[in-house]
Amino acid sequence: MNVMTTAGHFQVSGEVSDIKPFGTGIINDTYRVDTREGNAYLLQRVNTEVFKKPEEVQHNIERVTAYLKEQIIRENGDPMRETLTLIPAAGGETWYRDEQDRFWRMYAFIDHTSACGQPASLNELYETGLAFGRFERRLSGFPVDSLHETIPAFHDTVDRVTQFMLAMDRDACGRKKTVVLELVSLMQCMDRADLFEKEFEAGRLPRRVVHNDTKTSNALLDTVSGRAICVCDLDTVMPGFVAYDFGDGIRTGASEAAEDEPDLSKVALSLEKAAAFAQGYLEEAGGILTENERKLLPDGIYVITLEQAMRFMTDYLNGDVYYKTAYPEHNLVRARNQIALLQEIQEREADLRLII
Ligand code: GN1
Ligand code: MG
Repeated sequence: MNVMTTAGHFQVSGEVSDIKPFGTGIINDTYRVDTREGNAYLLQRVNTEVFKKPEEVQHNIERVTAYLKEQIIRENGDPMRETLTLIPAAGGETWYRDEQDRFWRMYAFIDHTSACGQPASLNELYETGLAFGRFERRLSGFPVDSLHETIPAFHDTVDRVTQFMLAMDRDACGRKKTVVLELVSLMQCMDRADLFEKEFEAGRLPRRVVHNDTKTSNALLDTVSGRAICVCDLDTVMPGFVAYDFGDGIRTGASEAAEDEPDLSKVALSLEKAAAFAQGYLEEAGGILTENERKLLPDGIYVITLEQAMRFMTDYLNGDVYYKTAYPEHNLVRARNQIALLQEIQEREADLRLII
């Protein structure tokens, strides 16, 4: 089954004329689909090794986008541009399973938007902060416990530590001996790994509907005005902690290097970019946060970066079974990069607390 035929199983308007790989995701496969009549769509193959119950992912996205559209209309916004629109398959479901049991879905393409890459301007960071903050604010009335957990324990950092320790013990590919220094560095950063789970258990922190994958490339800005339009990649919208969304925006947007940059001398945290993201985020989401949530935002930058460093290292030790990799040491390069960023965050933490 080729991708062209797959596109034909969705209710596209017009005749498909072109399909090309699209985007930078490292879990799903994404294609841009164009029709002769000038309509554009995004076709995605959902990675069912990662999302074991993809129908549940779709149910979450159907409900969240419907809810967002109501909020957007109430705010006199454009419901076709300010959130994603799923395109149904021929049978009416929002997905299609092909004969090889691969799971597909389609969205309308939002024209004249692009995601902010690296290095980004302060205004792009500000707009990206607005986009993610607005997303959380608009979903603050959504019944949080009614969502499926699309990946169990996704941002349970304590569980991520356990998985990392297990990967070290198993040492499935004999790689441990080559990364001893990196493992030692990581072990020295673990002190705060359980901060958010502890605060939650003590009843001091709510779980809200959050995005859970707020890399800056998941916020779409208008290519002409530069204004925040929409948040994409809704696969992991689930109950979670706002500080992780906040932190992941800064981890990806305020680092001067991409997360897989091998030259560690380029890995630096820009306080200006962090402040610009924080300003946008707080302008939108500030009003829904409790005092303790707000106080813990800077810790979110540290803990989510620690979690990401552990996840890349875990995958490297396990033999690259989770993330897509472009070359054999890719996960190790990513892990080293995130360890360097973590050290940067640690050094600049007092300043980060001041500006947030
Ligand atoms: C994955 O596929 P993508 O790029 O949207 C991952 C995120 C990581 C990110 C790191 C479901 O996201 O959690 O932060 O890579 N998504 C999943 O680049 O694991
Ligand atoms: Mg994602």
